Order: sequence, then C-alpha cells, then structure tokens
Amino acid sequence: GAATAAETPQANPVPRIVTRDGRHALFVDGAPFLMLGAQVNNSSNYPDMLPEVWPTIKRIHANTVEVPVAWEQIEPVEGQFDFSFVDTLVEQARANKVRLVLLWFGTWKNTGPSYTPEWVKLDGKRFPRMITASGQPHYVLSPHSRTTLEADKRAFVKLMEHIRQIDPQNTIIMIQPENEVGSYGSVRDFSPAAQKLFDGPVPAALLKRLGKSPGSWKAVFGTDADEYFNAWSIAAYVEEIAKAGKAVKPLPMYMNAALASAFGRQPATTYASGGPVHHVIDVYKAAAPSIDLVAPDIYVRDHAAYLAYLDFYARPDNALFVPETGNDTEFARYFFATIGKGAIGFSPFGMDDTGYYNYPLGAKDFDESKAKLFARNYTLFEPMAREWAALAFAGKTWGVSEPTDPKANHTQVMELGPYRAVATFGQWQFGGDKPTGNPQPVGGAAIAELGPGDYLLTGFNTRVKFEPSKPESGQMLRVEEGRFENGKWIFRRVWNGDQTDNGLNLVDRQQVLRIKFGAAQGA
Ligand code: N0T
Repeated sequence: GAATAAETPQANPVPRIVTRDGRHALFVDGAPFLMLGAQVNNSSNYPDMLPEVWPTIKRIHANTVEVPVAWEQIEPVEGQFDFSFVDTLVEQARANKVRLVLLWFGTWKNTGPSYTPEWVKLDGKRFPRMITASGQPHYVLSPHSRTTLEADKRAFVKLMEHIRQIDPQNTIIMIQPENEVGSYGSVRDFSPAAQKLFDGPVPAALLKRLGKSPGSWKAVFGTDADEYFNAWSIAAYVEEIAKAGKAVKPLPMYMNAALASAFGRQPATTYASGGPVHHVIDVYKAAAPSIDLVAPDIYVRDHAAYLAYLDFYARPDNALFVPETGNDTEFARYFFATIGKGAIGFSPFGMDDTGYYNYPLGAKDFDESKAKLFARNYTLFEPMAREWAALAFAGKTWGVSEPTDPKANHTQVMELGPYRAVATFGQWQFGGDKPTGNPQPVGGAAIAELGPGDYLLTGFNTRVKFEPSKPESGQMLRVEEGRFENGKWIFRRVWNGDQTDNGLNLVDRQQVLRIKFGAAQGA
C-alpha cells in the first residue's frame, strides 16, 4: 500500500550531546551511544594507509575510529579544495561498520602550525605568530589574527559542507576542531594587539560565569591572568570556527587537552598554556558555547592522577570523553573507571599497523599481548554498548580500575547506595589472603543498576564482594551468568557455591553477571 506519513522514513537525526540532570549522552541514530574508540596515528590520513588501519580496528573491536583531516591536505592551494581522502575514509568506514570522529588539524596541532598549508606557513604577514614576552616571534600562530581565523574557518566550513553532502547517514558522529591547542614555552601572545586586549576589560561572559567584578585581566585574575587570557583568546577563536561549522551541520564538537599536572600547579610555560587544561574549563565554557565538551588526552600511567583527570572533566556542564589514551598494557584497565563515570567514549591512540609507536606515552610496540587487553574490553561491551550508554545517562553505572599506589591496598570500593561493592586485585579466588595486585595492573570492573536490587557486574581480573550498606538492603539471592543480545538478557548458568561464597571472581574471560538481592520478609 501507499506509505502513510508515519511510515515515511525520517531524515536520520544528527548525532548530538544530550544533557539531563547534569548527566550526558552522545545520541547517535536517536539513542545513547558508547564510543568504543580507537585513534589512528597522525599520518595515517591518506587513502593508501587505510589498509594498514582496518585490521587493528577489527582486532580490537572498536566501533568508532578517530582520524585526522589536515588543512594542508584539503586546501593545498588557497581556495582549491580536495576531499578525496574524506570520501575514501567514509566509504571504507561504512564497509567496516564503524563510525568516525574527524580531527580537524588546522591552525593548531599539538599547538604548532605543522598541518597548515604551505601558503599559510610561508606568509608570516597574513598569518602571524604569537610574540613572546621578550618581543620575539613564537612558533604558535596568533589567535589574534583575523586573516588566520578567516582562512581556517573557510576551510573548516568547506569540510563541513562536504560532510553534509556525502554523509546523510551520519557515519561521522563527532568533530574535533584543532588538536591540543595552547602554547608551550610562552604563557600567551604578547603582540601589541594582544597586549591591548590584555590591558582592557575581561569579557562580561567570563565575569558572569566566574562571578567576578569587572576589571582588566591582571586586576581580575592576578597571577592566572596571562594563562586565562590565552585560554580565552584561543577558545574564542575556535568558537567562531566551530559555530560556523555547526551552522552547516550541527555535529557535536569537542576540543582535546594536552594536560597540566593533576596535582599542584606548574609554571604555565611548561605545559600547553591556554589549552583546555582542567583549571581553565570554565574559561572554555564561557568563550566557546559551540564546543560541546573539552576532553583530556590521558597519557599518565599513575592511577591516582588518571582518576583525578577523569574527575576534573566529568562535570554537570561537561560530558566525560577520553579521546586519547596510551595503548600500553596498563592503560586498558582504565576503560572501566572511565565508563563507570558515565563517559561517552574511550579511545587508545596509535591504533593502526603503520609501524609508529609513541612510547613513552604509549606502548613500545602494539603487540598481541596489548591488543588482547583492549580487544577484551570492547568485545565484552560490544553487545551491550547501547544499554550501557543508556544506563550511564541515567547515572546508574560505576567502575574501578586496579590501583597501583600503595595507599589503595589493591582495593577499590564502589558505593552503590544500598550496597557497596568491594573490588580487590591479586587475591586467591577463595579470598582470605591479602590482595597483592595482579602480576600486571590489568584488573578492572564495572557495575550497572538495572533496577532495584538488580545489578550487572562485569570486568576482568577482579574479585568483587557485595556488602549491604544498610540492614534492610537484603542479601544476594541469585547470581546469573549470561549476556545481552539485542537488548535481551540471555541466561547461561547460575553461579553458586564456591563461585559465590567468597566473592565473585572475574577472571580473564568474557563474563557478565546479573545479581539479584532481596530481604527476607517476616523474620
Ligand atoms: C598527542 C599524541 C599525538 C605525560 C602524541 C600528546 C596526538 C596528540 N600529544 O603521540 O601527537 O595528535 O594529541 C602530548 C603529551 C604531552 C606529554 C605528556 C606527558
């Protein structure tokens, strides 16, 4: 019969970040989506390299791939655009059944101008650098140059127009304008134009956000003034680019951060000053409303620091996303703490077979022992990624990663409300002995609350003991092992006896447990 209005296919909803009650989800195809991500190496952004990308993506079961698109590659000659790589990439991503996040390497890549076209690199007049405090040109392009901003914006808008044209089904789900912005070695731009702004009033949007009274940058922010000013200048520049791109197609946009130390404050000249480091997130929120979120690139291996970064970036006004993390053995377990905090995604870096390894940030080589650890996370979550994303959006998820600092005693606790789940690492399955940690730090576990007294537990190399937090919380009634398939729980067996008497031992196998609690009546 003739199609009724209700049957007429609707245009696919464009992916977006949805925020409710201070929690967030990335909606893809109209529902919460968990990015089981992988980022390729920087120079894998050419058609001939893609055959060396897909096998690694397949091997680790990623559902989303982050790939650079370089300004130099799409506009080698000013005003002439070439999107052949984007076309090939999108086509092959579809064939490989993965979604894409495109990384716009424009004015700033790891703060520097290396990905700008030659006509930008060679024209210091139209595209000026920052000036240092001593009056020398710095390597970073100045955010106070209208011509640079207009040129980057034009190329970015062309890219977005091309995406709108070739990707109605939204294979591309998110965009990262620029990469790790900021400036190393100089806290801000000291050019005359910049200095004039610095001596002028702090913009009202920032004063309002921080509840400060009007004044010059120095008067309002004191010793933080230079860095805050740099953050504002860069964020406002990227805001204009992101806003123009979103007017073409409103894909979610985020900026990634090369991090400052998690504990204490270093001099701003020793990290990417002005980038979205944790202590200037409010500046980015005020200056760049078109940027949906700022995200930490976490290469630190220390457990306490890793968790601190997750806490800094998981905010009611900022969705947590780890767009880059190391691909070494000890990073795989951080997947659990990350998604337990409701992150929209997690993505190890350098995930291809092009022969580059960014040690000491990541692994010396991405061999099978490492691939296995990342692959087991994603194969475990692949069948229930949609369910998990919805539960995270509802604030019903928890996660832990094996600690390595002695203070933690190889123990992590998840406070679930009526219950606490105590996770220990490196114990006998019978318990009783002191946890000593796994031979390598690879343990991690996550819990989701499906309903009252109804929990999902999964993970690897972790022993979990549930304890009631209140007398009325009741006891563990039944532990089922099973799996999710198309949103349905499929039963495999009941765990009882040794499998439950001394805690639940998640080993190196793909195990998902469903635990029901209940209190005896009339006792
Ligand atoms: C990252 C990557 C790539 C703990 C490094 C990290 C990527 C960029 N930069 O392989 O270049 O494009 O976003 C910078 C880490 C700074 C040192 C952290 C020490």
